[in-house]
Amino acid sequence: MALEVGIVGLPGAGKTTIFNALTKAGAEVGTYAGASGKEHIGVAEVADERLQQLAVTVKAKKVTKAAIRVVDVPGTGPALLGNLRQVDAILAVLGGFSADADPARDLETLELELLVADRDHVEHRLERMQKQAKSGDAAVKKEVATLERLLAHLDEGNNLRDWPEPLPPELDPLTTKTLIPLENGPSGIDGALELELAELSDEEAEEFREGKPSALGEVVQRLFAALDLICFFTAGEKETRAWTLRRGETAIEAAGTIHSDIARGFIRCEVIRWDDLVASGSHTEAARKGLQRLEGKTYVIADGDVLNIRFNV
Ligand SMILES: Nc1nc2c(ncn2[C@@H]2O[C@H](COP(=O)(O)OP(=O)(O)OP(=O)(O)O)[C@@H](O)[C@H]2O)c(=O)[nH]1
Ligand SMILES: [Mg+2]
Repeated sequence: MALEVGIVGLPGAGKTTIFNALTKAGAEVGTYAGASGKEHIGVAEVADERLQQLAVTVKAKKVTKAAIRVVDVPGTGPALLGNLRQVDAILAVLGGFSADADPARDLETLELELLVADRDHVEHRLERMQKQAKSGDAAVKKEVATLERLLAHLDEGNNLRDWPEPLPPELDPLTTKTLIPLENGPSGIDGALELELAELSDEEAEEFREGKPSALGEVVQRLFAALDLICFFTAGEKETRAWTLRRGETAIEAAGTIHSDIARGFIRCEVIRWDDLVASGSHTEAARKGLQRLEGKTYVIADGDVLNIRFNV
């Protein structure tokens, strides 16, 4: 499953502008859509120089970058923020382009809104579990007791991050997710400028930037660092493709990222370092030089590994 990030921000902070710059989706901005607006979903591609080199090496007909799903939620409020419970990370867009901008204050406000949404969510789940507990299920009763203490903990002014015990597994809180603050304006990521650049070709935009990283590149970098992500590749003639994985994940999890059937039928996987493959010129030559290893399900994937997973269906 692709990595997913949600964008939050106060009204008019530039969420949709940043969303468009990341995904080139061309959603309508500046409508102050607020809570009545539509949720936007798009895909941001992860630029990776290694991918292109691999594609040339294996003469790939199709090249597919790793992708990050991006969700732009219109406005705040518990119900809307609730749409973000499944995302891997949250981008907090802070308006920094107007004369009275105060990104630090906006970040505090946003964090408070996320906390209020979580408190609401805990309370609703508690009510639901209390009804279910009447059937006498021991696990449900235990969760009710935990949720009661958790709600008291929050109402004392604490947050979920300082809760000392494991949280109920299906709670999916917002405030324990990785939060990446992103100032939208000349001193941060300039959304208005990025949007203009997004309409140019890659080469033209590159020229315009004079070597400075693109907003997308910077956001992706911060995301990779915050979530401790790595890239691995599949390099075939039909398609050469980059994928993301969390550091420490194994071959079976890499297989699952590609397709659940491949994970289910996993037999073993051939691994070559991307630069070994590029230097060798082909899979065959890399194998001949002894640069290809055979690994099992528990092999921990390294950043830059090229995988060929053998599986049966
Ligand atoms: N000057 C300047 N204007 C910006 C920038 N980013 C956004 N704007 C303008 O601010 C207005 C709001 O931008 P949006 O991207 O729609 O903001 P939003 O957070 O999605 O707004 P809502 O969804 O309505 O809450 C638009 O008129 C944008 O053109 C920026 O970096 N600089
Ligand atoms: Mg918007």
